[in-house]
Amino acid sequence: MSRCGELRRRLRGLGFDAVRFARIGPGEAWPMSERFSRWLGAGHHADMRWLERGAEKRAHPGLVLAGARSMILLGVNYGRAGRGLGQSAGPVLRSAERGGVSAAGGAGVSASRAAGVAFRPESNPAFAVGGAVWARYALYSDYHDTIKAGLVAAGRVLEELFGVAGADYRYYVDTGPVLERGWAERAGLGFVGKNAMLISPEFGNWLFLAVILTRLELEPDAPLWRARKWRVASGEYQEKSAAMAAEEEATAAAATAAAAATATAAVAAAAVAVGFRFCGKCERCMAACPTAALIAPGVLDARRCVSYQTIENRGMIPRGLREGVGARIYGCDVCAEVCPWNRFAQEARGVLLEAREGGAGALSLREVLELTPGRFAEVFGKTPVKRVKLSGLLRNACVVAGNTGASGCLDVLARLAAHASPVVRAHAVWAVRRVAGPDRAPGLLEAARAAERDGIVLAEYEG
Ligand code: B12
Ligand code: SF4
Ligand code: SF4
Repeated sequence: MSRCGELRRRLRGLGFDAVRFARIGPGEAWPMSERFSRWLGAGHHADMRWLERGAEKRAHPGLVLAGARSMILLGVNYGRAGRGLGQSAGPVLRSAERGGVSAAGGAGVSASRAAGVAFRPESNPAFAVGGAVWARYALYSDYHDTIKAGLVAAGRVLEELFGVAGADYRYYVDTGPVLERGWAERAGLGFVGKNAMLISPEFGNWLFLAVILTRLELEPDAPLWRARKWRVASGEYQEKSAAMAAEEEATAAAATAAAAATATAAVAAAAVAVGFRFCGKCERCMAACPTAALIAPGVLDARRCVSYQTIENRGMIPRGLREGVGARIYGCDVCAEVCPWNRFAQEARGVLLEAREGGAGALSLREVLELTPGRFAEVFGKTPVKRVKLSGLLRNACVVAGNTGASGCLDVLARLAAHASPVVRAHAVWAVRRVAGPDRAPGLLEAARAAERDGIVLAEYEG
């Protein structure tokens, strides 16, 4: 077996489910970096300023590791069998918390209608099963930690097989200035879909990505669209026919022409030029996005994205987006869950992952709303949820309570209207007004309102 073959075998043995190699030309700029610059220029990164700061490095891997010649793209499957749209485990709203009504509406619907607030649970897939919904990855120990352990071991394999020193490679999971999805696509680990996700023909949308930059010259893998074999519905690989290859080319050309006619033409055309041929005519993800954050195929406006709003945003969730958050308390998987490529998803091996069945998914919404700093650290300290901090999670839980008509939580929501954090107070006021309606809300909020001095929170009493 070649040394590259042996490397692939050993890395798989460490728990990486997909292992592919990409070549970095000397001084090469990533061809899609133009698209990334436009994305930043349009402000689609919201307030994630760290993306701007690393922009130059993201375009030039040689600035991340001088003399880098190859990139090793690694995927860790976190698929779970039998989980469909909106079925992510989560703290199900118990009947008493809903005031004994269905989570899809009941008191929440009538109260918000009475308050004149548009409330359309049917527009939110998360309402289908009732209860709060956590992004799947929140149900594992923080993948940054567990995958990093695998990367450390992978470095040792490189040293052993190729005799390189620690300074000859650098690894990242998420945190490095590397466009992981773009490089993964180039290495044929999958393709970038209209939902902006790297989709694997082996694992669907459920792959974490990690990279190792190295000065080694590794034999590069071909991008999927250049591959001669094609995965068919049965899951088998078949040789691509000439007709299929021609159709792919035609689809790409048509998509490029269509994109050129849209307002975001420059961004979309550059994206379409390389792909979406694996999506074909499908646009399910774009249609399902609860906040219309996928503004063009493969172009995500983070400012509208529930994942950004519930994880990265430290401040107020814009009022116009709160309803779209639905019951999603942390992150959002909608555009990934609806993707038909998930029919190839497989149950995770779990070597570099650690499921936490007693964690987020075990808490009811009321228990989340009642979290203390100590309990938050205990439940979430080792999970990715710690990123939002307690105040961020309380803010999100208030929005979920408001959206799901959690009348059984009104007492704790009214208490949160006097919380130390103005962001929590503001969202608690919104939730109480939405759930209790104009007749009951003023009484529940009377004391908090009398003490309130913050203009942003006061605006929630008026809105
Ligand atoms: C910032 C960030 C976010 C932001 C912005 C997301 C975004 N679309 O850019 C927010 C907070 C919204 C977010 C949300 C999520 N994220 Co995130 N996020 C990142 C992070 C740290 C940087 C991404 C980035 O640079 N974005 C800028 C945009 C412009 O770049 P991009 O989407 O990567 O696209 C480039 C390439 O795809 C390239 N490209 C190359 N070929 C092609 C071909 C086509 C056709 C197209 C369109 C583009 C393209 O062009 C682009 C610009 O150069 C990465 C980790 C990393 N270092 O890459 C994780 C990452 C992308 N996130 C990940 C995940 C899992 C999520 C969520 C599912 C989490 C959740 N459940 O809530 C959602 C999914 C949202 C979505 N549909 O994208 C995974 C994705 C895994 C995968 N299989 O794709 C990553 C890779 C983390 C990881 N280590 O696994 N995320
Ligand atoms: S993560 Fe959710 S909000 Fe963000 S683009 Fe996907 S479906 Fe839309
Ligand atoms: S849902 Fe359809 S359009 Fe969206 S990424 Fe999947 S195949 Fe592509």
